[in-house]
Amino acid sequence: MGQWDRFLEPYKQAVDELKIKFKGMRAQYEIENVHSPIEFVTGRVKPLASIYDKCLEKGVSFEPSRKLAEELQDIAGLRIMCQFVDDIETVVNQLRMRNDLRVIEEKDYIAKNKESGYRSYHMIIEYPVQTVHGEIQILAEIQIRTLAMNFWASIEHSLNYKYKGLFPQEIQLRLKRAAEAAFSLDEEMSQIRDEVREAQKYFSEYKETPNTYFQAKNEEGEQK
Ligand code: 0O2
Ligand code: 0O2
Repeated sequence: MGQWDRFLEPYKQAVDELKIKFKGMRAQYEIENVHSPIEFVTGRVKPLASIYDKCLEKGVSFEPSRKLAEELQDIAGLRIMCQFVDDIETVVNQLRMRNDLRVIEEKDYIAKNKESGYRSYHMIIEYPVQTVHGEIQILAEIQIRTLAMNFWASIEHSLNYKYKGLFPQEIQLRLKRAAEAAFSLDEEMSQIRDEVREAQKYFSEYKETPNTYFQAKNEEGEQK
């Protein structure tokens, strides 16, 4: 097994564990039949090529080391997607309360978006991983965002990859406008949030119910 494989293994374990834990939060809300602030969860270990780029950017030597583990805080990355902007705060509070991780830094790019138009809430956490040589603490980054923020960030990320950050002016302008449109979409959805939640609750309660049940109910109503 190579040095990198050995170094990255605890990060892989942390991503797998945290994905299960966060998906578990969603499942618990569903069982209680209340709106889940978590729509879906994804996770990844930063690919070696991206670790290499980040090392160059930060002037860190590209080799498995304590220094690299301290400087690159997103080798383990989790993303939690929410339907509504105010779900983000609920998730953030839930994470602050957990005693299986320790929040060490928070960055609010929602209250103040980045120059690119990027919006998201970031938390850097310290997470204990159990290994055969004992417990080790690793850093992980959790990005919490709405579906609209995620849509924008995914598109911008692929374009960024293509143009290596040097967008033609036309594209830059359109991306800014798209970021504003995503922001307006989140605002509009927040306005009708209660209505949407009620409809979703109704849908999840009745989606398993056979149509014959509704027919019988209707006929019952007509006979009265
Ligand atoms: P389900 O039943 O589809 O919801 P792994 O393969 O184990 O590393 P995972 O979690 O299976 O990882 O896959 P990944 O790529 O991390 O994606 C996580 C989950 O997010 C998957 O669901 C996707 O279906 C779901 N997902 C991705 N995009 C969207 C989206 O736009 N909306 C919604 N609602 N879900 C999305 P699961 O966990 O496989 O289960
Ligand atoms: P990838 O491919 O997602 O892993 P850092 O550079 O992390 O040490 P910084 O600048 O404080 O320090 O990090 P930041 O900006 O808080 O978080 C970095 C991550 O946020 C990025 O990781 C992206 O995932 C996301 N992000 C930040 N700004 C943007 C943006 O303008 N557009 C998009 N699409 N995503 C952004 P990586 O490592 O850059 O990339």
